[in-house]
Amino acid sequence: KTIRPIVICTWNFLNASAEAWEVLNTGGSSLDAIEQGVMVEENDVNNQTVGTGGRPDRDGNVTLDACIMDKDGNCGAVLAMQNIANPISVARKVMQDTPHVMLAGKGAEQFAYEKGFEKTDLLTEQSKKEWLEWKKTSEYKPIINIENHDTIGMLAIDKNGDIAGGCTTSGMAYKMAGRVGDSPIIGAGLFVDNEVGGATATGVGEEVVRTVGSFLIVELMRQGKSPQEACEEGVKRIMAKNKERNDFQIGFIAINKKGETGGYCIQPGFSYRTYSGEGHVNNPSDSFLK
Ligand code: SD4
Repeated sequence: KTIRPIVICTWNFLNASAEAWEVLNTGGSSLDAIEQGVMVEENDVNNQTVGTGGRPDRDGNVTLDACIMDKDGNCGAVLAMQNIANPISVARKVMQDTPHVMLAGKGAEQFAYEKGFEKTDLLTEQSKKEWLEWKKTSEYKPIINIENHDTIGMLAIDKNGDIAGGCTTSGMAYKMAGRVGDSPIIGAGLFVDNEVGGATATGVGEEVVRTVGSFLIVELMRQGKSPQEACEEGVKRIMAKNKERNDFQIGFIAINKKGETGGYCIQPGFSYRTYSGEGHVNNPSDSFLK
C-alpha cells in the first residue's frame, strides 16, 4: 500500500503546517515535523495563545504548557513553565532524555537551562498592555473563539506511515497562577497510538480533561469510528456533562492510520488545516451548536 504523508493542525495555521509539511516532504520523521511545525507558532509573537507573546496568567506571568508523543507511544510534557521560548522542544527532551513524562514549573525551567535553552522574556508589550487593561475589572470570562483562540495541536504521518503529535499553548488567558489545562496532559489535549491514529484538542481545557477527550477519540477510532465520527462523539460526551452550559468552545481534530481526517467543535468558528502532497486546505469544522 502507498503511504501518503500528511499533517493536520488546529485552526488555520498555514505557516506551521507548511513548515511541518516541508519536513515530511523531504523525508523527515513525523516527530521532527511536529516539533518544527508547532515551533512556528511558539515563535510568533502575534499568536497570543502560544509561546512568546502568549497572554499571561492573572498575576502577569506567562506560563506555557506543551506535550509531544511519538510513534512508539513515548511522551513528554512541560507544565506551567516560564521563561523558555520553545516548550515543545523541552517536552521532547523530557521524553528522550529523562525517565519521566512530565516536568512542571521551576523543575521544567531548570531542566531546560541544563539542556542549553536560554532564558527569554515571554511577555510582549502587547500582551502586557492587554493584561493591565484586563486587571481594571479582573473579570475571568473566556471569550469563545477570540480570546483563547490559537492553541496549536498537530498530528502528522510520515513516509513510513508513523504517526506523531504535539500540542503547545500559553493556556487560558488570565488563568489562576499554577493552572494547567488539557494541552500538556497526555490523553486529554493529545493522544497518539500508532496502530490507530491520533487526536488533539483546543478550547476550554477543563472540559477536555474531564472526558480525557483525545484518548477517547483514539479509542473510538480503534473501535471502528472514522476520525470525523470520533470527534463528534468526543464533543457529545462533553455536552452531555454540560446540559446547562453552552458558553464555551472546544474543537477536536483527529487522523487515522489511513490518513483520513476529521474535526468537530461546539461553537461555529473552528477550523483545521490539512497539508499533504495533494495540497493544503483550511477545513471549516461542523459544530454541535449552530
Ligand atoms: C487550555 N486548551 O489551556 C487550552 C486553551 C486553548 O486555544 O486551547 N486555547 O485550556
